Amino acid sequence: MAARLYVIPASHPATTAALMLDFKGIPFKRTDLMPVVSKGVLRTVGFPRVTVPALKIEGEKVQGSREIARALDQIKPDPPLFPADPEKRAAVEDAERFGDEELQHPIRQLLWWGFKHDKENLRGYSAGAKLGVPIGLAIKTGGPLVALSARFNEANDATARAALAALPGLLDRVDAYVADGTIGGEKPNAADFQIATSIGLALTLDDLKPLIEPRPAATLAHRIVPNYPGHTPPILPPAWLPAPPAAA
Ligand SMILES: N[C@@H](CCC(=O)N[C@@H](CS)C(=O)NCC(=O)O)C(=O)O
Repeated sequence: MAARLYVIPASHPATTAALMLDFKGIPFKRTDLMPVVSKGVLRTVGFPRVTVPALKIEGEKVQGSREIARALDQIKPDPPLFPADPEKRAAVEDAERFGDEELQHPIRQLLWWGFKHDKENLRGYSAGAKLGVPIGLAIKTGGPLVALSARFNEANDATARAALAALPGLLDRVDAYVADGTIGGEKPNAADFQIATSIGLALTLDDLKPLIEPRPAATLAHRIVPNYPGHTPPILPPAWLPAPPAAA
């Protein structure tokens, strides 16, 4: 089965897609793209939209982490990414939608806020990537790309503060999905892969660690996506950070 996955290094939904391909046992080649440049490349190779993950598989083009989950279940039903029971499937789809539409973006905004303030941090997130230029050069000359990406993602002080204010509520939702068994079960499903990567990426920010580590959400991320690449040392203004959860 010929498969090629287009990613931006350390992108959380792209990591979701890669993990799901691994889970299915589908071998794939990976094309690493630089942010912003990715948009032109994806259009050139014929994808309808400009975001990763984008997957070419069996002659088809599938774009978006949720679309990829469904395509993979069609192409190779075993092991399944969604439960067969309709009620359980609806719960997994709800959690997956939450992960995609509500959880992904605030984490992305905090990351880009961090890169905007110190682009040297990009280095760790690009570890092992084949970008076509040495990473040192990409970082040295990457100021305009970082500025553009931060702008595209609306990563500014106001949105970073809003993301931080929303974070405890978002983490409560993740913990609740773990508590009711929608995610965090013995066999991971599409929502596990969708949510764990956002938490894994968030855990690469030292500022966010104390908010996340005590929670079941962190246990999930460590299990599904250990060794998430990248590290952002403390960078956010401490006054913006919500209080860590009270000890149980
Ligand atoms: N919700 C979509 C989001 C895709 C998305 O926004 N991906 C980002 C990377 S995390 C992207 O491709 N950004 C384009 C860029 O940074 O130039 C999914 O899960 O597939």
